[in-house]
Amino acid sequence: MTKRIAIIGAGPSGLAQLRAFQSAARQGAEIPEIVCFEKQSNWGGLWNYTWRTGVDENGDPVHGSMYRYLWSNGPKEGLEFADYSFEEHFGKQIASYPPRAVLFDYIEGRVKKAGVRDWIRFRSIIRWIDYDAETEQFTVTVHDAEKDRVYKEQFDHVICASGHFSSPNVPEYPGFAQFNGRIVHAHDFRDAREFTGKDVLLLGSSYSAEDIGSQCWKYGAKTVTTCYRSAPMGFKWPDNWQELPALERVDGRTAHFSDGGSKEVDAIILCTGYRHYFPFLPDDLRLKTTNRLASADLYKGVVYVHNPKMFYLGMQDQWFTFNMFDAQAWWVRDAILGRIELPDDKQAMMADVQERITREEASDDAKYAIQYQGDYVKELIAETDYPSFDVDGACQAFFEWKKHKAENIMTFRDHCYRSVITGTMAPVHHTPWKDALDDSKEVYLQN
Ligand code: FAD
Ligand code: NA0
Repeated sequence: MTKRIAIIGAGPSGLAQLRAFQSAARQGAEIPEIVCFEKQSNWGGLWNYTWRTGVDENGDPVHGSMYRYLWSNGPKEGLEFADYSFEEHFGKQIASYPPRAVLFDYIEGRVKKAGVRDWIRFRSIIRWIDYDAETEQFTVTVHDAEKDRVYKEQFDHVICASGHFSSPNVPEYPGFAQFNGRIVHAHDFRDAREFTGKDVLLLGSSYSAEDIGSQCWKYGAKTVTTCYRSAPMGFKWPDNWQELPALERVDGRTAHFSDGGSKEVDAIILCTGYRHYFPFLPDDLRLKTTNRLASADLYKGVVYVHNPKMFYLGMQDQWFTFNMFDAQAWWVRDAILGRIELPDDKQAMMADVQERITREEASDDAKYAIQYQGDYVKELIAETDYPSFDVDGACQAFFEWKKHKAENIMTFRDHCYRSVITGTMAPVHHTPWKDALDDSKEVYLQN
């Protein structure tokens, strides 16, 4: 009987998996029956923008964490698909930091070309998954929101690609309950214009704090204050932006910090990260990891060591994204097709996990981390037929990006880099990022 594979999620990771199987089929391989379950009504995962916050049209938590005016935070040259270049998609080379709508279009272009939409059941929410060791089958419980019907199906493998930047980590500080303004997590931030003319406080010192703060600054916030728990971001901020140590409490509208300083603020945005959250998985299948490069319990970063019939995609912290998801998806495909053999004992898989953890922990330098993940991508693609590409060249683009951010956090997106897929240099964008208030696809592509 043909094997059946369930993929959870049609974001970039799940779509990479569909493309991987379709590519094998096109080359004549016999592939299993693939069913991809997606809770939203369209593909693209986080890149499928929604105005909604809180619950979605079905009463489920909104998946989306992306906001209007989001531009890629890293150069597109670091994430380009090796089998589908930006030039193939747009018919020309484009600038290096595309806005969300442009990247969505690119992601969609490849899977439209592959013709895999029929493999996806939209508005289909995975509610629960069980594994029966005797039959070696997974029972997947699905809620078809369209027909409002819950049903079960059996699968030989489950590939979880449900993302891990959706369920927010929401701390509480003394005085929050009495604060006379808006307190919102980055997950629910949508339009920076809401904060025009306001004094905004952002908690956190990572990408969300940096970028949401930058958005608020770009769209006219009166002042931006960021505060850090461990270490400052340390960029050279504009005059109306200050970076302070940890928040201790708020009193009315006054925020008090650990250095004794205080600031009157209108709104607080919690840029305090996300949790790996799989409410549809029992203990024996559920990945429990922090946001790191060497995820816990994943052999080769994808095989769940406690049940190697279950795979996870994209669960790492991410320097590399789309091309890393591809590398993982091609590898998982080949493991399922029997082209790659998995160790038959758990000890060997755990040793692989431990080796990755030890190597990650050898340095906390960002350059080291970028190269570490680049080496991981290289390791996986060397074992499949995913088109080889200059991963070190992509690392170089990331190194340049770090340098440009250190030089000027408000102009780094005006730089351009060379594609490692086509060798073409990206053009300079027609408008500096800070002045480009209309970032629609049409306007962006007017290069
Ligand atoms: P997701 O994109 O999260 O997709 C997961 C999919 O699974 C979703 O479609 C969801 O609806 C579905 N799903 C979840 N649960 C269920 C369920 N129970 N049943 C059915 N379906 C389910 N990366 C970059 O490369 N560049 C960037 O500029 C960038 N910006 C980012 C900005 C923000 C604010 C965030 C949060 C992340 C950003 N990322 C960026 C990283 C992002 O993680 C990846 O680009 C990418 O979206 C990850 O793809 P994914 O498929 O693993 O997960
Ligand atoms: P992210 O910034 O949302 O990026 C996710 C931050 O939260 C850390 O600074 C952490 O501090 C802090 N924090 C956690 N709990 C806290 C608490 N109780 N009090 C105060 N601070 C707290 O999350 P993280 O995990 O990186 O940082 C959490 C992903 O979203 C990234 O991968 C990024 O690529 C993506 N993203 C991209 C963009 C763009 O592309 C924009 C936003 C996000 P500490 O002390 O633990 O260091 C434009």
